[in-house]
Amino acid sequence: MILKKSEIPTSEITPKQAYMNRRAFMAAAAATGVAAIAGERVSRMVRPAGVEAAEKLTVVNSPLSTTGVEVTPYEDITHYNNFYEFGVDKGDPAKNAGTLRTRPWSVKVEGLVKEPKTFDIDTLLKLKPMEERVYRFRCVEAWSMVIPWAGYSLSEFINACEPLPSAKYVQFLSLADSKQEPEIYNAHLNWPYSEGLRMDEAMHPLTLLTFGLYGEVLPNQDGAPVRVIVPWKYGFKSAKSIVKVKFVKSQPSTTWNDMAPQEYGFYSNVNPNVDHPRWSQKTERRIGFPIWKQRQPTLMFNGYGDQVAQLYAGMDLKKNY
Ligand SMILES: Nc1nc2c(c(=O)[nH]1)N[C@H]1C(S)=C(S)[C@@H](COP(=O)(O)O)O[C@H]1N2
Ligand SMILES: [Mo]
Repeated sequence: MILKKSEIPTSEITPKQAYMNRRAFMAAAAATGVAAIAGERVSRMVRPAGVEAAEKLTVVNSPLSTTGVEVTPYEDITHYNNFYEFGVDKGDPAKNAGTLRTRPWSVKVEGLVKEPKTFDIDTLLKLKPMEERVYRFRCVEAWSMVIPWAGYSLSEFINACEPLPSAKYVQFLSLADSKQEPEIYNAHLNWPYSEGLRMDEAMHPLTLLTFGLYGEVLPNQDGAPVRVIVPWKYGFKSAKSIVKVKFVKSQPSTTWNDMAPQEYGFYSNVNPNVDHPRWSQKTERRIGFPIWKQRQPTLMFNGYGDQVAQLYAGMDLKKNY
């Protein structure tokens, strides 16, 4: 059984854990200079007894981090997931993703590039300094979280891939291995999970190649060892556990768009003015907060409009949902 933080008896929080958390706080504060936020986070990093901390990452503060937002507890970020390769219920990935092996791991790059390449995950981890970026994260199902991700701009990786000028889109393909992901065929999706971005969206500085959260490597259920986060789009644009990146000329087919094109468009920018066919998009429920703090208005482009709206100038966002 997974205990909510509020349900953990204080006697189960050992002094050692308290000490380790205090240490993590000092290190994070020193590295990022954001003592106030880090202090907030530390109280949320306390794990139930017996739950080991994941490997730490060295992160630097990022000017692209969203400020003035309360971060979602670690427990919720790691126990309320969409990762259909590990089951369709929100609690399934935390239960089932232990079978994912994240080493050895490599990402193949192919398509319209100078030459095909393969990046080992440990090379990718060191390609650029790891930044902590707090981003709002919103699912099309009308729930949301605020997550301190760790990574660097996807553009840094794309530059290392040396795409040709003819590349107009980039496609991300996730691992599809029924041995490591035994639940995969219980969800009737086209595997491997595929997502795509237009090249200018992929090159936008907010788009994050993501390796961690809360200053630690990604837990398997959150898409270890590497995923993408596109903060102004719905969560499903953020492919997890990526094994292949393909540069292509035309719009790639994507898993959710193939499955239900009337519900999941290719662009999928967060848009409170376009209702999902089955529900309103006007508000969202922020997971992990007291009930009176949960209901929030949904913001256009998830609140990142100042930075990204110009990417869609002249496009009809009702048609290109
Ligand atoms: N490979 C893969 N990537 C995926 C998904 C998935 O099922 N498989 N679900 C998507 C959806 S719908 C969402 S909302 C986010 C959820 O990310 P989180 O569980 O880390 O919050 O991952 C996205 N990426
Ligand atoms: Mo989602």
